[in-house]
Parts: sequence; structure tokens; C-alpha cells
Amino acid sequence: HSAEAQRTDLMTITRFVLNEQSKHPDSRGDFTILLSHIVLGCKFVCSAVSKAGLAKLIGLAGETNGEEQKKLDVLSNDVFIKALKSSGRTCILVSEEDEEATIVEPSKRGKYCVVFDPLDGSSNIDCGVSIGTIFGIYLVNDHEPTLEDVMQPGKNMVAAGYCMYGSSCTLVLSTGAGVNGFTLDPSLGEFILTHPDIKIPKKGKIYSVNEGNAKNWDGPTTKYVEKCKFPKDGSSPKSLRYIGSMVADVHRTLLYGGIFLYPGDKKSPNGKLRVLYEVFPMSFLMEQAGGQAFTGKIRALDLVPQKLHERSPIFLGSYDEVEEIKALYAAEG
Ligand code: AHM
Ligand code: MG
Repeated sequence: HSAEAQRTDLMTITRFVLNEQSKHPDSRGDFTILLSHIVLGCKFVCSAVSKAGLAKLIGLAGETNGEEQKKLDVLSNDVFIKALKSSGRTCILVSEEDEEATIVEPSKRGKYCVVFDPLDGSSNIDCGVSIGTIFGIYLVNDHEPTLEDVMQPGKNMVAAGYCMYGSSCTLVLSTGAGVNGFTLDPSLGEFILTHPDIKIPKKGKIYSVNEGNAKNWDGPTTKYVEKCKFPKDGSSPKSLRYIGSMVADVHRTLLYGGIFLYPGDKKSPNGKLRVLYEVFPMSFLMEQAGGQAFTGKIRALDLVPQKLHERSPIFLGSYDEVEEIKALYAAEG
């Protein structure tokens, strides 16, 4: 009976967001329209990524690996920029691919700012490992848009999400009232709600980090990872999982629990990941799912970015694991 109901009563992402937005009395559907343009971008990239291997085999794309890789990044960026502009609902766009922010021309302007990484995990493209798109959304209130509108702490975002191009195409979204996951049904071309109200387990048995950087780590990171491997309290050692695609590593962390860290180190004091379109959206989702996100100094969503492409160390995941990291940094003083 209920299986039947599931098949005939499809909760698409559009229907879901319309329901959510209708709870706001002054909602005019702008957010739903913006989201449908982001969804279009994700579907396009999903299709392009799944054809990339084939294109290489039959020589559709560039000549060299480097060139081909770049093409998929650039193509994804072009698609998102055009889709977002044409939504008529955006005013400023910040992409990892573009040095400068894009200020949308007045005739196409709306009230949202979108920060995004159109295709993250580029080192994984050529071998067919999961990659993704990450996005965060700010709201601007009735004034000429300026860069100040996006140089805001992550806690001011009104929505954040990512799309993972993996064994299936999964879009995870939060509009500030929990986290929900949708899976693309290729036969329908629609994202269907498959992971309602995602909560991250309070503790986790997995840590995720590029351990090749261990030589340059600081004390707290070194101590934490040592504890994962050689626990002294009688608990079992944790498992290590590291894909090297933030979207995939964070997605697993969200569903299974554990911690994902890209710490600062002696060579890169601010780590690698970018504040606006990597650290903030993922931190927003983690908090909305009941986890935490910490920079080694403060709550990640309290950071105030000073530069568009600024980086920050990040520790995010299960509540208890991030508590441990916080205690180690506090002890160091
Ligand atoms: P990219 O924007 O060049 O793709 O780099 C970002 C990626 C993240 O997806 C991932 O978490 C990280 O780089 C992995 O870095 P490393 O290879 O140093 O472990
Ligand atoms: Mg990136």
C-alpha cells in the first residue's frame, strides 16, 4: 500500500521547496525559481560528467588531459553563470572559477547572491571518481548590490547545498530548517526526495583527512589523528576514508557520521578550502543536520570573509568529534 503511494505521489525538489516556502507569508516563489535554475545547472553537469569518459574515448573533448579537465570545469561554470543570470533572481555571483565576482546587469537583477564551486574535486575527474557542485545563497535587501553583500558570515546564508555526481546524482539542500536529500531519477529528469530530514550521528567511527600533510600539522590536529588511530580509552580505532572530493567526503560524513578535516599546516596556514563556497555551505549543512563546524579558532559560520577567495582550516562533522577537536585547541591556548 505505502509502496504504491510512494510511486504515485512524487515529492520532487520543486514541490518540496514550494511547500517549505509557502510557510513564509510574503513568499512570492522567487526562491523556488532560483532553485530550479540551480537544479538545471546540476542536471547539465551530471550529464556532462557522465559522458566525460566516453567523450575522451572517442575524442570529443580536448587533446590533452589537462585541457580536457579544464574544459569540464569551465563548461560547468558557464552553464551555472548563465542559468543563474537568466533566472532573473540573482544580483551577485561568486564562482571559484572566476577571479572577480559577477554583478548581474540591472534588467536581470533579483535579490539573491549565489556563491558556488561549479565542479569541485577536479583531480578526480579523469578517473571517474565522485565530484560535485557546492553552493550557498545570501539575500540582499533593496539596495544597489555591492561586494559587501557576499562578504558576510556564513550564518547569514538563507540556503546552502551541494550536488554529488557519484554512483547516483544526489542533491542535498538546507533552507535553514533541516537538511534534505534528493536523488535524480534519470527516467523522469527530476530530483525526488529520498533522504528526508538528514541528521548526522552524534558520534562517528570514521575520520577523513589528507594524511600526506601530517609532517606539517600543528599539535591539536596531530593529537586528534593519533587518538583516532591509537585510542587510549579502550575504544576501537576509527576507520580512515579519504576520497579527495570535498562533496563526496562530506556526504559520507553527513550520512555515516565522523569527521572531515582540512587543517591549516606549516606550509598552508589557512589550509586549502575556500571560505565562501566550500567551507560555509558545508558548515551550514552540518549545523542544520545537528553536527558542528570549527575553524580551529571559532565556529566556522561566524567567520567574516575579507577576500572573495579566502581559505580557512575546517573541522566538520559529528557533534562529539568536533567537540574533541575544540577541546584540543582550547588546551593549547
Ligand atoms: P579543487 O577546487 O582544486 O578541486 O580542490 C578542492 C578539493 C576538495 O574537493 C577536496 O576536499 C580537497 O581539494 C582535497 O585536497 P588534497 O588533494 O590536498 O587532499
Ligand atoms: Mg573547489
